[in-house]
Amino acid sequence: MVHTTQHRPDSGGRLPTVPLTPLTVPAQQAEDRARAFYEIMSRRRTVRDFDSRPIPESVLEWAVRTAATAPSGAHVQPWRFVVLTDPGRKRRLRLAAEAEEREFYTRRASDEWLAALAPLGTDEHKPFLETAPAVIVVFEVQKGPGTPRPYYTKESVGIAVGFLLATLHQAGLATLTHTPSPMRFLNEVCERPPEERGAYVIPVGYPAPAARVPDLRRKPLEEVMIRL
Ligand code: IYR
Repeated sequence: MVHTTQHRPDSGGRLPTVPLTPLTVPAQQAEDRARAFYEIMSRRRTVRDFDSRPIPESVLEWAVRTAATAPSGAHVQPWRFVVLTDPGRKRRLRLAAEAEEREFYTRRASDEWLAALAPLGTDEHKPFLETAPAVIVVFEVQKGPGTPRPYYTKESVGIAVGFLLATLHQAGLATLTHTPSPMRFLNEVCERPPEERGAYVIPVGYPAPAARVPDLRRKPLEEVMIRL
C-alpha cells in the first residue's frame, strides 16, 4: 500500500502520481520576478561578524523546511540539519573546530592554499561559532544500517544548503558556510551516528552593526554564461 507519507518508492514499486500544481507565473511577470530574486540574492554576503541578538526560532524551522524541499538522488533526502543554540554546545563546537583549524593553518594547508585565503583574512580563530545565536551543522546521510543507499549525496546536500542560505538571507539573516576539515569531530559534538558525515557548519544571525566584508567582485554574466 502506498501512503502519502511515504518518502520514496519501495524497491521496484512505482509511486502513484498526482497532478502537478505548478506556480503559474504569467510570461510578462517572469522577468520581473526573476530579477527581483536576483536583486535580493546578489546582496547576500558571507558574514564573519555576528550580533549576539537572538533570532526568531521559527525562521530556522522555515529555512530547514525549505532546504528539505531540495531535489535529491533517488529522492533519498540524505540530509540532517542540527541546530545548535545552547551556549555550552556552541563553545564545544568552537573549541573543537579551532583545534582542527590550527592544524590546518599551521600544517595541513599548502602554501598555495594559504595564499588563496590571504585576501579573505581568515585564520584559525572562529569566534562566530559562539557569537552567532544559532549554528546549523549540516550532515550528509550515507549508507548505514536500515537506511537506503543515497545517490549524488554531495550534490543533493549542496543544493539543499543553497536553499537554506537563500531562505535565511531572504529573512534578513546573515550566514557563513564554514567548513572545518576534517569534520569527524562534528559527530560527537552533535551526537550523530557514524553514517552521518558533517558537511557544513553554518553560523546564522544578524550581522554585527559594524560588520565589514571584503570588496569582492562577481564575474560578469558574459563570463559565466555560455550560449551555444
Ligand atoms: N576551513 C578553513 C579554511 C578556509 C578554506 C576556504 I576554500 C575558504 O574559502 C575559507 C576558509 C576556515 O574556515 O578558516
